[in-house]
Amino acid sequence: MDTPIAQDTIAAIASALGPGAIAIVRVSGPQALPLADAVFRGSGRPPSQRPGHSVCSGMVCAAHGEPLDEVLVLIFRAPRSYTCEDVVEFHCHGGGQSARRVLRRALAAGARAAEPGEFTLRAFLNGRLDLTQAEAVQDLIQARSERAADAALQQLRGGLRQAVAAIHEEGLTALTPIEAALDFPDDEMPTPILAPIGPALERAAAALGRLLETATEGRLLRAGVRLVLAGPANAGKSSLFNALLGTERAITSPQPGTTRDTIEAAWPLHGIPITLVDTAGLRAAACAIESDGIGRTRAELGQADLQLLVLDGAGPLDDDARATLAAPAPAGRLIVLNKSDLPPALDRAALPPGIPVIAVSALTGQGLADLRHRLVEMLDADLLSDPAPHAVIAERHRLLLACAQEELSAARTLFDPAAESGWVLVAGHIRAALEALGELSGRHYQAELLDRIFSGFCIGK
Ligand SMILES: Nc1nc2c(ncn2[C@@H]2O[C@H](COP(=O)(O)OP(=O)(O)OP(=O)(O)O)[C@@H](O)[C@H]2O)c(=O)[nH]1
Ligand SMILES: [Mg+2]
Repeated sequence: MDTPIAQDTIAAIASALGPGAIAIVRVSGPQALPLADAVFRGSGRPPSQRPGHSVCSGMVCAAHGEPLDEVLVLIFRAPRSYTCEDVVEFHCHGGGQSARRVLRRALAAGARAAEPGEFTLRAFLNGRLDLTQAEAVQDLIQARSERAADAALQQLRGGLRQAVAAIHEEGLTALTPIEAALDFPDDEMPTPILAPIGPALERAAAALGRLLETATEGRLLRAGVRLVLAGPANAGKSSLFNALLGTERAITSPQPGTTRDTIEAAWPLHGIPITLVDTAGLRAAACAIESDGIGRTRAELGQADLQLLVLDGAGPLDDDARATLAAPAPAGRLIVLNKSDLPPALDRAALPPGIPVIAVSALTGQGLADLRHRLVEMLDADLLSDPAPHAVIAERHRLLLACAQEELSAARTLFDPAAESGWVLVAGHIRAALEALGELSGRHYQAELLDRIFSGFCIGK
């Protein structure tokens, strides 16, 4: 992907291919309107003579006039479009074939096939979106829960952009008087001019802290959590899996060794996208297939963020249960004593200390609400409250904000209005913080960074 942007006209199918009512072919660039005139036949004025934000209907035709699809054409004129360029969207019949024909026609008429994310890249390069907003487009498309979608939308609407711009402003407020003082080293700087520096650095640090606090939430909302149910055979893992999902997804039976393959399902909990994984019971395998299944359980545990270690609370702590407790496991672990509808027989004192224990019945649903609550608590206590939708930072943002925080903290420590000798260092730290913020918002960028961000996008976005 070349930057700065080439002045060519790009085209791509912007909707998912497959059955659906409508498919969209999007064209953006200086030749978008003449191209629409060349490929489209409708009544009234040609697209290039119509105003922005207008719609017309007609046919996309091949060069020799044969109709390819009946379409609606949406016209957007620069700069009032997604990319800030002239944009034409052909709304074709869904299902893929029509859109492919219209795209081929647009390419034959002179457009270039767009690269992944190239429309959004243009929106960024043309200044309509900053980098955090461009990233939010992808977050929104990939959102796996309501809460993730809310956070992405807030980011797209400028939630992070504004917060970062405000910190940048505070940095400049602190830097400007110091730079003035450095430019005129012989002049004694009057105290009122230096007075805003300390408070501006304090405010910037506090605002940085608030953004950094959203890092865990950001990670949970974007990446989701792998929650693996594992434990001895017949403890009721599959029953619990079904009870949590509210559907009979996995086979359960009184026979130990029922589950062989791992089974996973999406289970949004408190707006956090969770992948719930049911696994084969851990015991001395009765056959090669079961042994294969147990190998898969171990592999799952290696990738898990959290483990629900399911034990039969109505039975004694047998060797399989002891082996499960001793096996390698993720840091986040919760022991679930299942079958609490039956008289308890498991000696809780024999369980290893430090792992929270909760009694449930997958059969009656007893304790399940408590289990959900404990899980959310384990994921992040802050997520328990249901705050207004807000943008949350991603790992790229966290690294840059942490760098800015470190630089500003060094500037605060070193800043002494009476000791002019340290001001060069203070200014250097503030500038480094501003640079990190500039990289975050895309004020400064390198082509590789843009490639890394936009190559993960879909084509047509
Ligand atoms: N009374 C009672 N029985 C349960 C409960 N949960 C599961 N069971 C029974 O325990 C047996 C085993 O349940 P599964 O859910 O298949 O157990 P599992 O841990 O998935 O077993 P494997 O896949 O073989 O490792 C079945 O007969 C279930 O009906 C419960 O909470 N109470
Ligand atoms: Mg099972």
